Amino acid sequence: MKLFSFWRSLATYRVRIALNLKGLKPEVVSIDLIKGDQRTPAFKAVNPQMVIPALVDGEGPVLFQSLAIMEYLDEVHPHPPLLPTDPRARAFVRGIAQIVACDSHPLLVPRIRAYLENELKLDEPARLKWIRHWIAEALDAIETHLAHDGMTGRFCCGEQPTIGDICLASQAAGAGFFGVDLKPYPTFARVVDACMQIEAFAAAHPLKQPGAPVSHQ
Ligand SMILES: N[C@@H](CCC(=O)N[C@@H](CS)C(=O)NCC(=O)O)C(=O)O
Repeated sequence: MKLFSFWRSLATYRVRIALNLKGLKPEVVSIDLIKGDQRTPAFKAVNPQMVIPALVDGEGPVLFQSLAIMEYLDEVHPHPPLLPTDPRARAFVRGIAQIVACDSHPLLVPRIRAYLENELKLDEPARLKWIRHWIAEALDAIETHLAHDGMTGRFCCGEQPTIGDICLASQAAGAGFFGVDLKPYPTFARVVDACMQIEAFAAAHPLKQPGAPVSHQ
């Protein structure tokens, strides 16, 4: 197994957590997003979308998109499970995961930030305002679901970490990078704290990866 990764990639963080929970240790290939390695022809041949994560497992075609990769890992390596069995609980977990991975995180990725800067000529304060706005919008919705839907226990859905919690951990890391205060989101913060007590989550954190600075804004 080979994981194309970069220390600060939030989408790759999600896959790193899933791999750790499953006890899988792929070879890691660094794609430096700051230098633009993702746009080289060599990496485009791996993942035509020119984004990470990408996971190569054996002979098969490359696996792409963090949510799809995590569900693949869960199907091929079912223990411990990353989704509950109850259909409504599965829908809840997938819904939480999608708020993060489909609606919030895509608005902050490097190519979007570069477009805001280079095409729309937004200065840094305006770009930061954009990023914080979309992180906070997602956090508002997530907090409401976690606090009021009756699904949340120690983790976002019950007592075992799932793909939903993995996505919450990535949302928290993004909030940390961009200085979003988590005080208005106490249930979210509590669930993320519970996640970070698990080594599989803590060891996968962006700031624990090779190449990461000691702290990062
Ligand atoms: N929806 C994708 C997001 C993939 C993505 O945008 N990854 C970022 C890093 S977190 C990336 O590689 N960006 C490269 C760029 O924007 O140029 C997933 O969840 O896998």
